[in-house]
Amino acid sequence: MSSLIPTSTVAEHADLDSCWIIVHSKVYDVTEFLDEHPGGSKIILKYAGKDATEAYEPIHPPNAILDNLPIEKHIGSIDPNTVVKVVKEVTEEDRRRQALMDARPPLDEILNLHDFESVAKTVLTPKAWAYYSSASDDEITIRENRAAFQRVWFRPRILRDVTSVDWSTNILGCKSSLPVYISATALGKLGHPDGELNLTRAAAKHGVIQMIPTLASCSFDEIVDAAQPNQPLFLQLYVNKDREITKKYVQHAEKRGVKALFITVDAPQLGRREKDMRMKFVDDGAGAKVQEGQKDVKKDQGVARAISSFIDPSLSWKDIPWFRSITNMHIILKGVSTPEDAILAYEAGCQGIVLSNHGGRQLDTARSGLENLIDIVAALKTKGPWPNPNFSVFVDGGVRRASDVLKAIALGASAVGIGRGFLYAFSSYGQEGVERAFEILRDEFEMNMRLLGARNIREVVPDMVDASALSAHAGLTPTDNLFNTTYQPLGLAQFKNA
Ligand code: PPY
Repeated sequence: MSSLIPTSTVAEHADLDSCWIIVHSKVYDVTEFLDEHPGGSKIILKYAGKDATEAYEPIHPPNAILDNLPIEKHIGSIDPNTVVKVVKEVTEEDRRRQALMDARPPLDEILNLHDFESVAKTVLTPKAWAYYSSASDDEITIRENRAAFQRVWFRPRILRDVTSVDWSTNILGCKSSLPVYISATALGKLGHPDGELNLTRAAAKHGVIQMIPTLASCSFDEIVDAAQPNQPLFLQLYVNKDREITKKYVQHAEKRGVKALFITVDAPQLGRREKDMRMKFVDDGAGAKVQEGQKDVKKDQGVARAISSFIDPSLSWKDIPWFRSITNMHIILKGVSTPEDAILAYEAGCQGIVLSNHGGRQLDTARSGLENLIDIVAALKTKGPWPNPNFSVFVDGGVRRASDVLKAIALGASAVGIGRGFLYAFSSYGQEGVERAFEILRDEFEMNMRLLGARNIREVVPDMVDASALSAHAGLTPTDNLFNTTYQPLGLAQFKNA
């Protein structure tokens, strides 16, 4: 059909048997796609016969329709003369949130990464905050991730002429201005209209490495296109049940210059994040590109669970040689917790591991990456040279301060990942927020390294920390402002009509 289509014709296709929608003035027949939509069919049916642009736009990569819907289902363009302009109603909630955005603290009054978190908590939509901040079950591990850093104490050295200090490093062969990389966090457009591009642009300006999430709101290519030539990028990978999709995705990433593949291994099933689940996933399927083929979506279980069923729980050690056969990128396993698995990863020929509990979002009461670092480094030392130039150990989870990073490095980490810290920075202030976060970390590194007596990252050694209390899970820990003022208590089941 090449002539313009009146809205009245679209309106005739408004049910399961024939479902057309309008996106950006184009008409699509999505009837056969309903069951495949990662966010479930219900949300599409809500817009059956109508314009879905507003719901679609913020959470789908720009080429999502082109990539997923066969060309014969692209019906044509809407006749503009038949479109009745609907002025979007500004709700009380929109007004309230805008007032809060207008009243944000000026960026130069943001002094640490915790500040971003408290601003984000206030300005984000309840759904975005629930998805980003939630952790699994009783949220013990998310708190432990912070607490663990507070059980490690410094043993600073003095009189070392610390006029110049240098905290830059090399991560998997890539130069980095900080011993920190941006860890993958999904669905950036829930927090800011530019989503992950805020990170890409800020990282380019400050020489920091970004790990692109499989479940980014922006498409992979959009992110790579926004990067500067030769800007180092890593890729986080959720492995699809359809390995051909994964193979295509990985090989495409390598072609586009991605340096390392971080395969997530701690999420064969998604943790129960009750804050997110209580939000009910009723509306706008948060789309990302590599989830084709997903069916039977549970729509009442929060944002994350609604889009996770493409992830393959059968992933096993047997798959590592297959990954090696399809790519020459560095292969890093993200989500290792024990010396046993660290050794298996080493013996399987991986180039590194991330000691991570997925920001406390997977197995609750799992130990912190920092605590696991001690046993894992000890085990790896029995297997080869240390530090091992061919095998890197990274840590993430609860990192908010340069002092946290230095503790992990002293205990053997090559570098450290920060996810939520940067996510909250762009959710509250866009790209400028991320740049401010880098500046804050830079200032903290300068001060902490001088006070610690380390002039460069190689001089941050095990003797500079006392980790004797790290494994003591009971006992006093210092009060944590973030813990006390920003983390929310878990909600409770609601009575009907309450
Ligand atoms: C997470 O939410 O922890 C993620 O890693 C991203 C994600 C989002 C939705 C489904 C599965 C994983």
